[in-house]
Amino acid sequence: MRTQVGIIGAGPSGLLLARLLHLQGIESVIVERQSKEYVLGRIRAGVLEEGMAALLREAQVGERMDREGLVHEGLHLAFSGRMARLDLAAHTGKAVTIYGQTELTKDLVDAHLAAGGVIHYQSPALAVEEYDTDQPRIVYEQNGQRQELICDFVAGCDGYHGVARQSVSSGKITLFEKTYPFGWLGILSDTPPIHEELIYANHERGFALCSMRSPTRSRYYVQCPLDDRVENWSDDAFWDELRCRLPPPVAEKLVTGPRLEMSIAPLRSFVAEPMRFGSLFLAGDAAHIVPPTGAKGLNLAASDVFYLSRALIAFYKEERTDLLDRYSEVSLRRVRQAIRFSWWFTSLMHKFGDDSLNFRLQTAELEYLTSSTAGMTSMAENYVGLPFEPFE
Ligand code: RFL
Ligand code: PHB
Repeated sequence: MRTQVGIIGAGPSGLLLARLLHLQGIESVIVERQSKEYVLGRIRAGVLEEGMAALLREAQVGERMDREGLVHEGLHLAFSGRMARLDLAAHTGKAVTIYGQTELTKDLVDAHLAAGGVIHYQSPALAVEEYDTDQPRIVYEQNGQRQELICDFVAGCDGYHGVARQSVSSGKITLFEKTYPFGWLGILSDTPPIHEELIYANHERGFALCSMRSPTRSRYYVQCPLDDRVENWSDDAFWDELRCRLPPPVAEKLVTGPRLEMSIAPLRSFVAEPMRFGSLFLAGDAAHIVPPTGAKGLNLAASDVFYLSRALIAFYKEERTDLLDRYSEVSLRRVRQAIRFSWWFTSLMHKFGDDSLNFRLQTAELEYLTSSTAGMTSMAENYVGLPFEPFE
């Protein structure tokens, strides 16, 4: 089989790229390891920057997000038994949209399939071959048969555990990684959110986050040990731990209910450099991971796709290769900014062992941050997302 752009992975990166290319008449084929039901059942991100929301509209999948998404102009930092509001709109003129990755993925899949797009589910890619020629191949498996997809370009949108990055010879790629000594235990429940905006809480017992998916569906997280397991947690134990970590007047308002989902995610900062190897381009989690504290992972996937789609469109429409040549450098500049912000925010909010000096220093920094216009502006600018670089 042959196509113009072979895409590995039907997560947000792969689907958004396929959609943007399709709208410009560029053909792609997506191979996805999992089933459609599995991909659409994953509970992940929830906060979209304005740049990402604009890109979804450009991909003509913004309608439901604009109707059902919750626009948040602020967030709250809870510490020392109190809450301070960070007014995103006042400091940046921008807001974020709360709209689940699960819904967004569904919108992308529906639109792509309705437009005749090709997605092969349950078809794991095994390797990318000949990526340093102009006829790279995706070798994949379908119904137990080995298949080959010959392409002009391959987009590795297959997440952290994917094969695209692993297909690159080790001398050509450099990996930078930092793991954190804790994870996030998350719960999803059909209960009204504790507050109309997100609350990020620093507490002596560890970090907690109150988020949401809709006015009737909540998403909460508590920091947990890396070796913790979901089986160790009853719903009641989760709600008790969350309550403990919030300022008492807020904790009182918590409405609890049975879990729809509970999972543990490890925290990691990771980046692969460069993001282009001949005809193979990495995008999204395949190239970089951030701890979820800054809500940047999905948004970075979107900024990679912004640059990559423009580069591929310039190639097919104008025979230009200059944007393809700049893709890695330009994407990585924004990625490093987000890695830095996510690392900083993670360090500020989480409990690191029994280091009580660290806890006091965190409190001092939170006091400074929330009383300084400069501090608040810097945090707000990063949280709403740094602008995309001009790329044309
Ligand atoms: P994905 O979503 O991992 O999709 C990759 C796809 O590739 C498939 N795949 C393969 N397909 C074929 N052959 C193979 N060999 C394959 N190997 C893998 C996989 O099955 C999958 O379908 O990567 P993508 O598209 O780059 O998207 C990235 C985002 O999913 C990720 O960055 C975010 O979810 C991160 N994240 C958050 N990001 C935000 O911007 N805001 C948030 O609020 C936010 N919250 C979160 C998060 C991630 C979390 N977890 C679980 C890590 C909260 C959590 C808890
Ligand atoms: C979420 O709603 O899942 C979420 C929100 C904010 C974050 C991370 C995750 O920083």
